[in-house]
Amino acid sequence: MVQPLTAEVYKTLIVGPRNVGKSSLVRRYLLGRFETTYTATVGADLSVATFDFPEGTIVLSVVDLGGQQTFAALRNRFYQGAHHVILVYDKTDRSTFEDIPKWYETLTEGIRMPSYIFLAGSLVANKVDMTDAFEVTEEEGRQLADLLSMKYFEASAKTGVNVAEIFIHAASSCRLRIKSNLAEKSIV
Ligand SMILES: Nc1nc2c(ncn2[C@@H]2O[C@H](COP(=O)(O)OP(=O)(O)OP(=O)(O)O)[C@@H](O)[C@H]2O)c(=O)[nH]1
Ligand SMILES: [Mg+2]
Repeated sequence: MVQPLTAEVYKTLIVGPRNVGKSSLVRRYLLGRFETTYTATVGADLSVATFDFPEGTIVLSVVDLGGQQTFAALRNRFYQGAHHVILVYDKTDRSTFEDIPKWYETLTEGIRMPSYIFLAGSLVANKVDMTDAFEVTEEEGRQLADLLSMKYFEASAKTGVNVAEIFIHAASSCRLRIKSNLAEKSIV
């Protein structure tokens, strides 16, 4: 007998100030490579990652949004319906860390989730390979992640450290949050 083809499909956004390494993290994860030259993302880049978990396949649509101020209105159009957010700052540029609460606020306004689903996300301190240039400590990053109820990662698109973990967490937390929210709802 032919098995029906089923996959759960979720949407994650990767957002944060310009030049922090969002596209580089996606490129590292999906293509396994790193580019030193900076090419700003104009608007949004869309890609897809698939995960084969023992419970079934998850398809994660990854929306990589350009961080430049000029794209603010355009970004907003991609927020709605997201299940997960990867918020990125640059550990070697303090201003990008200080901007994160503002990004978070804009996101929560823009993502109009159904009432039974709440937003899952992670906070990523990128460029941890540049050990001589850190402007934000791990403790500060963890504190902010706790405050926003997000999981904290220290990563490098250059070396690849923790990059797979970010995307695997995105896929698995989408599933877990949605399953547990639906279960809670059915009990009521
Ligand atoms: N050393 C180091 N450089 C990085 C890392 N990640 C990104 N970069 C560099 O940082 C610059 C910006 O990277 P992008 O991935 O284009 O940044 P972005 O956040 O997508 O920028 P926008 O699209 O403008 O929002 C590039 O020159 C990258 O090579 C990293 O982990 N380590
Ligand atoms: Mg980009």
